[in-house]
Amino acid sequence: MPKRIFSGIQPSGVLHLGNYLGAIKSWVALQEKPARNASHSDAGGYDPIFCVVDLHAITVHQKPDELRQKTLEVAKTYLAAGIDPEKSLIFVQSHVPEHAELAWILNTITKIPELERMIQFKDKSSKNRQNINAGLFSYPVLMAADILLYDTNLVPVGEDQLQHVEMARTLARRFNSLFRETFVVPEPFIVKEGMRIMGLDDPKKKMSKSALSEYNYISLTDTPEKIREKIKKSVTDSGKEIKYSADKPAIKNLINIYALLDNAKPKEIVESYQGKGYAEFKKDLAEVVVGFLEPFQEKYNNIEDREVLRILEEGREKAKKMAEEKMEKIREKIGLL
Ligand code: ATP
Ligand code: LTN
Repeated sequence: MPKRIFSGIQPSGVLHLGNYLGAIKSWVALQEKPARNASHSDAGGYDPIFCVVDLHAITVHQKPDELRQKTLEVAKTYLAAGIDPEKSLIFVQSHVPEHAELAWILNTITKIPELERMIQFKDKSSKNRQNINAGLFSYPVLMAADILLYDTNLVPVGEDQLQHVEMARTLARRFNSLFRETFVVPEPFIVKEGMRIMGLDDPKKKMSKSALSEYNYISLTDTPEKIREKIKKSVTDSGKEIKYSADKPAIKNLINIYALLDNAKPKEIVESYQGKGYAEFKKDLAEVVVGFLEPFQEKYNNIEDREVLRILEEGREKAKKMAEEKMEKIREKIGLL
């Protein structure tokens, strides 16, 4: 049996290098790698599904026209980054209403204290005091529904999503013990160096689309001039050396970005900058980022909206069929007539 992979990104802002290095890059690698060569081995290969999770995005207010536009942009980003619709299924969450239906059912077996412990909820509600809505609170339950609906084995995400994947595992086990074996218990899949790309303006906080300052992140659509400026302005640690250590979080973060984009090891980068200073390192890093983003942007700009819509429509049909079959079994298990 192939291993099912499921992941998603919210169309809630411009995607940044953290989203790419923490999530999308590993999606592309998993899509290309036959499972027998991967660390989570399975002779049957991988069967990936990548979703644009618009119902999650609306837990924070979105302007309708912008949401439509961003949904299309996120799907286009998947394609330009190398997700191949011949190998992976791409679709929009709200196109398959079973996600919301399963989320409702899972809500009835989720305990309020479990949701109160969620770091993302605490973080988002402190940033958004005027709109702490019930959707934001039960956000992890909808995410569990996304994952469990497709019998997912592996969930490739950044480190910040581990707690949510754990919630999905808890709900799968709980449902299985209440209503007999129904769901696969999924596992997270994390890339070590990319798991947490930090803000360029503050290496203690993760790079985030909802950051207040644009100097926090490098957007995948930033121009070469903007990228050079942002990297030049990024905060550095005290000292001058290019060192990879926990007590130099800013430079460690920049080395991680360099290493991941250059397919090198942090150690190799450190060695090649022996005796050189931050300025030279940053200058080179900016060129590595520009060198990566230029071809990405060219691809992105050449994909027509019409083509994206066609791919999403195909994805909708395939996902809907899987979701309908699974939902039939779930309704039966819990006794819906
Ligand atoms: P927001 O800041 O609005 O919460 P976000 O930038 O965290 O958004 P998400 O849509 O929540 O983006 O995340 C999409 C994927 O990117 C998830 O798998 C998440 O773990 C990953 N990701 C997001 N930010 C980072 C980061 N700084 N480093 C590594 N991975 C990240
Ligand atoms: N909660 C995730 C996005 C997300 C997701 C998912 C990721 C929604 N559903 C299913 C993996 C699997 C986030 O905020 N990054």
